[in-house]
Amino acid sequence: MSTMESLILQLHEVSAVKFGSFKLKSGISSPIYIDLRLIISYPSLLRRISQTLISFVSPSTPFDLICGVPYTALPIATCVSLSNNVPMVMRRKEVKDYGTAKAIEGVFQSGQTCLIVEDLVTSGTSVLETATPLRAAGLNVTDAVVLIDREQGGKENLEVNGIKLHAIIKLSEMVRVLREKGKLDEEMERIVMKFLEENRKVAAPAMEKIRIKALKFEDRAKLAKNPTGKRLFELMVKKESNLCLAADVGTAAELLALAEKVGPEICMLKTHVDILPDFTPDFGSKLRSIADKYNFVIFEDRKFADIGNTVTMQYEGGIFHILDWADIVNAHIISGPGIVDGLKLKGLPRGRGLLLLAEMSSAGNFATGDYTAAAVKIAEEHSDFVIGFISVNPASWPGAPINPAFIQATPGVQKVTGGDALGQQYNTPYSVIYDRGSDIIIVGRGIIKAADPAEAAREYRLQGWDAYLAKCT
Ligand code: S5P
Repeated sequence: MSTMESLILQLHEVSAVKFGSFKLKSGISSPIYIDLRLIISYPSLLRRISQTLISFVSPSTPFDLICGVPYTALPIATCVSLSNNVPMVMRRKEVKDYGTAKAIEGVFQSGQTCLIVEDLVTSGTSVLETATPLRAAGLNVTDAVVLIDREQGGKENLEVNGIKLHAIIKLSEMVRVLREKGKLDEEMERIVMKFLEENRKVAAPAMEKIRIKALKFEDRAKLAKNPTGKRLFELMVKKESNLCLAADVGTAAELLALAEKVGPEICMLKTHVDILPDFTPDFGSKLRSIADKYNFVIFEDRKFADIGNTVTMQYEGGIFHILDWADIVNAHIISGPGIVDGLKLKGLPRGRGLLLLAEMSSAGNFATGDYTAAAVKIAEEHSDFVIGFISVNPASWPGAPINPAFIQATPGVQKVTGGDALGQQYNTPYSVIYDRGSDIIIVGRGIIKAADPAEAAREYRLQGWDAYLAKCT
């Protein structure tokens, strides 16, 4: 008899699997009932289950931590932790609103990989409810191991959300083994198989529908590895602003005057220094002194795109000397990870940060799918220098929410949706921050073209910040 068969028989023996007529939580009547809560009464069975579970995850699936889905799988995860010497974390079902208010208990570091342990999967919803806060805390969740798969769409639903399900026992297999061993008659086998067939594919809610409180900027500041990224999170909290002004005005003089006016409202000011006809070498120091006065960071939207060696020169040299005055620059990843190495060489020693263009706001752009995923991968490999992304809909990325150490900044924002005549597309502050999972709204013409730019900036700041607060509650 195979180990699998004997495990199935043992589960049947302790009545963890029963046949008859049972009313399920969902209200439907089922001819089969599985209750794995009672396995804690049989220590040798519990040990056996945990050993089988872990042996099922191939060595090509490395993980640093494990997390059981509360509550039934908690003792199983504990056994796996003890026998394999793997640290465990625990997800709180109810997040305390006092004390440390942590959703995840235990010691871990952002970027570590966590394996989810579950007893029974139906639609996959419970696994997703555990994966979401783990991911929100900065952990990678790519695999889940389960004792029994009811084969009702769980595997597919998890796959869509970037989680591979490793199932030890499939329910149909279990029924077949029990029938073979004479534990149920032909009639019951037929009824159960018919039931399974009819109840296949219970759709799990999409990941974003299971709304989990977003992590606050002050907590994310602690996860940020880059000093500018950390500072940006902190000053956003202090100023209650997640507004970046895209200061695309005609002259340097106008830009500096505008910076003085909107300075109190913004966390970041974005420049296109190459559009200023009156640029002088002291532009940088003038803007810096305004930035220091109002506590915002300067982001030169240079969109570097060349090979590593060239961008080092473009960053540091030329007329603009961007490296001297811009806290943050951005880059396309079209040329590969070498561009990040090049910029990092110059920027990191100065404590500067880099945003990668993972998506773009303009119609018909090519920064989608695998391209976006590649930007995330490069960012993870350079999280000491890359502080986040230019993005449009990060909530829709595979594996979202992604590492919260990264800041998402989104252009194409106005109070009403729409666009311009040259392909720009606009979303509202609320939809960008709340629905699309971004952190910072980048607003240009919505403020610059307003009759009173300072007042418009204030309104955008309040809308952006309210949407952020709504996400955190
Ligand atoms: O995909 C992008 C990336 C950027 S950085 N789409 C964008 O519009 N931007 C920049 O955001 C663009 O260069 C401009 O400075 C700003 C948007 O300005 P607005 O006037 O359309 O709000």
